[in-house]
Amino acid sequence: MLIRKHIEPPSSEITPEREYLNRRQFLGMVGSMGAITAAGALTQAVLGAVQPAGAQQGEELTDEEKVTSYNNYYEFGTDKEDPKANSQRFRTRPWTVKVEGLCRNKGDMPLDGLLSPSKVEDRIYRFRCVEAWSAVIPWRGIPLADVIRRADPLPGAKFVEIYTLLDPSQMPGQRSGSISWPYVEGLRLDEAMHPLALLATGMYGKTLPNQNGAPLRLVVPWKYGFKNIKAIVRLKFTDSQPTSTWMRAASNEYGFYANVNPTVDHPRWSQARDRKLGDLLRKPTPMFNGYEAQVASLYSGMDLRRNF
Ligand SMILES: Nc1nc2c(c(=O)[nH]1)N[C@H]1C(S)=C(S)[C@@H](COP(=O)(O)O)O[C@H]1N2
Ligand SMILES: [Mo]
Repeated sequence: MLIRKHIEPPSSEITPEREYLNRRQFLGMVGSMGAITAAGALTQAVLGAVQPAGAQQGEELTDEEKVTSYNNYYEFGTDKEDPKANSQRFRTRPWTVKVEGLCRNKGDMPLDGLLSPSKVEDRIYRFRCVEAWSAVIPWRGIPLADVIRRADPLPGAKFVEIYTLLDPSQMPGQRSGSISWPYVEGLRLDEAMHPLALLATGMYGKTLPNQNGAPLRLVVPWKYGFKNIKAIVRLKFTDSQPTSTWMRAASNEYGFYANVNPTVDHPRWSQARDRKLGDLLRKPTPMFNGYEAQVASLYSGMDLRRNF
């Protein structure tokens, strides 16, 4: 069965970029990207297409049970078991995503309309939370770049700001002020256009569970988990760098970029190693979570210690 193939691959099958970045997609990207994206990202996409996306030996898919029952999703509580317990009746349909700001195609998009022009893809990515736990997860979704291209950003658009639903009636965590609501994240536009950036609608060959961010969540595998915003309802193109929820909560601990970097420690713990859910031991965390060959050019010339 086609879906099974994506559920239990050997570790050697962690999606190499050449598999998903096929020639047709690539040509489409070249055609529409030029106006708004740095040449660096394009070059890297070409280079990345000839080598695996940082696959490491001995990496197997994390148990689905673990990934769907050990979650960070403060809208549903701050303990790891809270999101699953408290999100089961969350309504993911009907769902509308507002596209706004510095773009030509603004509007309220029903989720199906937002997704349907794109081909749904399965991709296996490493996931690394800033808390030093990690997982290997088979996602299903569409490239964020597709949605951005269809929004048709204006030349002045430099960032995309991304918002989670605000609905305290459904999200009990939003009734208290542990962090500011709604949860907000953001990417530089060239990061958002990178072919690794995914808008996920599913995992493990199924629809996304509510606790993992249904019906639509971001997956940027070279960044810490908190960038991977859940239950997305709004994409806003801006000319200035968004302030994300975690920057607002603790700007000395969480920066805008949040690129996985084993050489820059969190003020309260080391980022050199991480423990895969289900494992006992910690292993070294690779630079950019293993996606260095694909994404490093996005940050060339930047001080990654300052821009953490
Ligand atoms: N809206 C929203 N998105 C969120 C969070 C959150 O609290 N609220 N937590 C983030 C953090 S810290 C992590 S590690 C991942 C966890 O994703 P998972 O539960 O699917 O593993 O979601 C991220 N996205
Ligand atoms: Mo996280």
